[in-house]
Amino acid sequence: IRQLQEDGYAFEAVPRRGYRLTGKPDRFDKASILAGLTTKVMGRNLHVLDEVDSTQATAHALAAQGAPEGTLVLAERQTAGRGRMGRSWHSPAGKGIWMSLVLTPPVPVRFVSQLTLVVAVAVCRAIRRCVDVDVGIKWPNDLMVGNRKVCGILLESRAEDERLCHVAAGIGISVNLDADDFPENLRDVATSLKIESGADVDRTQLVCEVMREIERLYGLYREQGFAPIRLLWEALSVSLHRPVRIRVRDGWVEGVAQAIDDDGALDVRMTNGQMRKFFAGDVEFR
Ligand code: BT5
Repeated sequence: IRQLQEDGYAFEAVPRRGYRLTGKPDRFDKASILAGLTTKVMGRNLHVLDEVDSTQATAHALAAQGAPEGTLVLAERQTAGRGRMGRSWHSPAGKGIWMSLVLTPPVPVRFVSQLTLVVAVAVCRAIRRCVDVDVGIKWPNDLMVGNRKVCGILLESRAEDERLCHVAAGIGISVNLDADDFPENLRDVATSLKIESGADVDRTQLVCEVMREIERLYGLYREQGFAPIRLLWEALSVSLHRPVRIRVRDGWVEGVAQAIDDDGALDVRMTNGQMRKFFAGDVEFR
């Protein structure tokens, strides 16, 4: 029974008769996802895995072997899901969307920070369309409901000299996790779409919607550059005009976030009145 419970089956004890099955695991089905996609490219070359160390590693390996743009690696469970700067991403079975998308944008490596914002806007819009939650973007790569994180985005690029070979866009959405699916240390900082909306969310529908939004906004970005994305980003941002604390190499600095610039960097007015730009770092609300 315990093994089946770990696999996502639910049971109810029945006096004198043992156990009754009350719930089956929610599993991705490749054919259903392909049937739900409305895209031309994104997600069309689809790999659905039961368990993997990190979908990022798989996506990089596939891209290195020549997998086309839009290749999507989706896993029920990750044993070594990763965040930025060596942090880990909690990825239990059957409850989340843990996926990596291969992109091959014809831009120099330094534009990858803009691409992070393209993906963040797309995922945020997709979630808002599928689920009744007030989700917003915390610069650069977190999607938040209130002060809790519901989704993280990780773009990793592989380049030769200044030429970008490919990008693995990692997207982790905590969809149907209950409070006790999070380890103790994440309960105050993380949440799920189910916890926030009070209902189970259709993961397949959300994957398809994310692919649709990424295809649209990535197309817009390639045709018109970052300007339209920046407007959409600002509309969904929860980081602007708020006091922030930013982790830098030698400690913390404080200020008020004013805008993002054309490179996707955050303009912050520091407490001494000076403006500073941040390209990477950890923003915290004060
Ligand atoms: C991120 O890193 O937010 C990027 C996370 C990307 C995860 C996806 S899943 C598919 C793909 N394959 C991978 O191996 N990774 C990508 P960072 O900004 O460093 O944030 C990490 C922090 O988020 C952790 O230290 C926790 O505080 C929090 N966190 C971890 N797991 C979480 C979860 N399931 N839901 C919400 N927050 C979580």
